Amino acid sequence: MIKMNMKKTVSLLLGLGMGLSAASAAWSAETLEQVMKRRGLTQKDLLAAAKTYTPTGGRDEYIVISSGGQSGQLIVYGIPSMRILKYIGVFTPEPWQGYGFDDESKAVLAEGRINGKDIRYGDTHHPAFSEENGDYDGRYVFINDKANPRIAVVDLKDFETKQIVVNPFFKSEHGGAFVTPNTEYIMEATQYAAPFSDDFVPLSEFNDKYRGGLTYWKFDKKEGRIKKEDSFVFELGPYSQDLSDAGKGPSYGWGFTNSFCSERYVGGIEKGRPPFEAGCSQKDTDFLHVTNWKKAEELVKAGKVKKAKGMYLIPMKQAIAEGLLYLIPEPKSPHGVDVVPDGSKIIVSGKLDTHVSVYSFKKIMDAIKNKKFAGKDPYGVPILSMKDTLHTQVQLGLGPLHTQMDAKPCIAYTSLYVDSQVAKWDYCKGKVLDKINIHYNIGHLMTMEGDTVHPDGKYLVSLNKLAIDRFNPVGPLHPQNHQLIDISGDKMQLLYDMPIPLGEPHYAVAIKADKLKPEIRYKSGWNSRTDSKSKWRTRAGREKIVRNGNHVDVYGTLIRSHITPEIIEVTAGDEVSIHLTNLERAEDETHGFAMYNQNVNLSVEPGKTVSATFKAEKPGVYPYYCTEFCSALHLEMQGYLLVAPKGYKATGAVAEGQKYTKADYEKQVKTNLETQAVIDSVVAFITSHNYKDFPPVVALVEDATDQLGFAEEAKKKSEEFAAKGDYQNATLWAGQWWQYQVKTADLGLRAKTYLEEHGAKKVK
Ligand code: RUQ
Ligand code: CUA
Repeated sequence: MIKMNMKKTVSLLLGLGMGLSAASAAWSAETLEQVMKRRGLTQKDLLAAAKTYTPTGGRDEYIVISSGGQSGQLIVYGIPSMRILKYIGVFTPEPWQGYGFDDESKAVLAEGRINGKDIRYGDTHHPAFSEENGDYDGRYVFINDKANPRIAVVDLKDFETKQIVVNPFFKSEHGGAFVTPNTEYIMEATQYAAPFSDDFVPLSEFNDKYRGGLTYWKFDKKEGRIKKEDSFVFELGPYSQDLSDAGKGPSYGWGFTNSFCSERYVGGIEKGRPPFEAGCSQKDTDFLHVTNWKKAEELVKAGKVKKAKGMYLIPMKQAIAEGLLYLIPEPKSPHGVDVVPDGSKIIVSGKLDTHVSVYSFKKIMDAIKNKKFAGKDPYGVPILSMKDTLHTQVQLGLGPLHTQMDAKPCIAYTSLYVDSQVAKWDYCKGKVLDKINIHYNIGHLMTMEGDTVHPDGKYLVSLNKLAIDRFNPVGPLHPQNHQLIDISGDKMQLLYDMPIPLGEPHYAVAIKADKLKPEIRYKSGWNSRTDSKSKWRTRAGREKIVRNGNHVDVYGTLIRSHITPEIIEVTAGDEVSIHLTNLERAEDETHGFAMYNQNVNLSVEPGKTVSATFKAEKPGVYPYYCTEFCSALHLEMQGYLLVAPKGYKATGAVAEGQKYTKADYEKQVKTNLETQAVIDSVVAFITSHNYKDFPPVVALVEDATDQLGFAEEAKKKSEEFAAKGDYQNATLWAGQWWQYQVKTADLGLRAKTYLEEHGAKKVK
């Protein structure tokens, strides 16, 4: 077996460059025309394919973060390729990332507990990138949970969830997460009104005791965490507040939140009353809420706002008296509210109205300044008239929902849910320019950096609510359908259908890929969830097992291809904490750790330290192993947890398997010396080229040098045992020496291939 691996390595090392030409000859047997005919493709299809196809190693221009709907996760994919890159565990445990399995991430999920209850999912709707001066800065992404009002913070340094905050007042929300232009605050508005207290309040007291609200969560960009204690909440009427958007430019300092069911209808179909849907859509208009967060912040800082449940609460009375809150009628059952890039207008779409309404921020301010109110709502909140504040209304089609902006001024795209179309229109002139059919029933839509002050245009993604017949059937539950549309020309062109098999993604945001600079590895011994050195970190050679009463701490390490310790002995009833540090520095050398029957499953990326704590209740044998195919000897990356019955006396004895002789030792050494010759030839190739001009190769060479250093240590051990005539251990250590050589060769080969594929030049 070992011999075969060796042969394979050598032949790989020496035989490179062969086979490629033979393969391309085989492929060229079929012409482009023939393939088109065979697959029934048109010229238009080919053009669409050429606009999305990304050859191997290619990169996308934009990175999308999409909500994962009720999966409670986020989805990361690229545009234009539509290749999915990652799911990020946020409100839901996610085993691949060890999220919700290691102690560190369990602590993050525990922040999301409500009234002492673990909530193991989230209904995620609206991701939002952090912003600086109204542009994405590529640092954080926020996501809301509609079902259990919470906001999570994901750091784009490592695409990991760092924090979850629970809204202590709300019982339902929808209008989050939307950020103010410098990420001063993250907006989160209620959906279904409920008492702000946790008490029982009968529905007969709905008008007086049930409330809506709008939270402005304070975000500390430097620390990358939400500061609950500096955040404030607007108390609002019990209307079903919906989406929000923050003002920018001239409207900076203000926020806009719409609502439906301003009828304050409470349903009761089982009591013979008409259902919610009838009672919540009777009036012709609902309310757009206009809030002045800048002034609210000043009041908070001046100590004029009282605290409740650990944050500031602005009662409606105070908001009215201070001029922080106004209402404007908006057409029936609105859904999206979107501020245009220059901040001068606010676009609202009504699900039950064929129009979109464009409000003028200037007109809103004039009406407020002149105290030109059309009346008050039942709570005394001043209402501005629609007539005084509208810029224009445009008839777009059936069921307009959400609007996104183009790079070209005044151009916007609005989703038409009922028509299953996207409408391109001019919000300055109030004119429809183009429409395209989508499949089917579009909810949100998204253009590139489409909610910033500098939208990029180029592409649009239609986030469809139904896929119906678009994909191969996989049972009654269908995947979602994200459709990529080219919007660079006058006419929109449909390019690609991407099935998303993970919850219903409501909204997504796309950022220029070059704004993201994620890390390759953590600093050694890093707790990624708290962004600090882990107190459980361990260095090579310092691994240990420490007992403290009934608690056993295992300080272990992971590196190709072994787990240290390989044997852990405890007694039934002990609580065991296994702390593992990945010692790798190489890119993509993640190790996993799974253990039989203990629900232990970890992902340990280079540099990271993670822990798993469990009770070793039952005496028995519990094998553990690495779950990532990290190296040729990955399967051998294993160990045993031995849980002995109470009172068992350990002898420390281990059974010996195969016996080795001097001849075995010499044979292994001969192999190793041959391998070294191969390594030397690869090293000669690399160093005779300008490899230092290629950072990925420099990293590979660094790693290879490490591995060779380990090989040297193992070699020394084998020679020491051989000198003592202990050929058993000498042979085994010589085998270990060879393992490190194979890893070195593997890295060297990767570097050599890279240099050849990237046209490295000979330097000597
Ligand atoms: S959404 S139903 Cu149209 Cu943003 Cu959540
Ligand atoms: Cu580490 Cu497999």
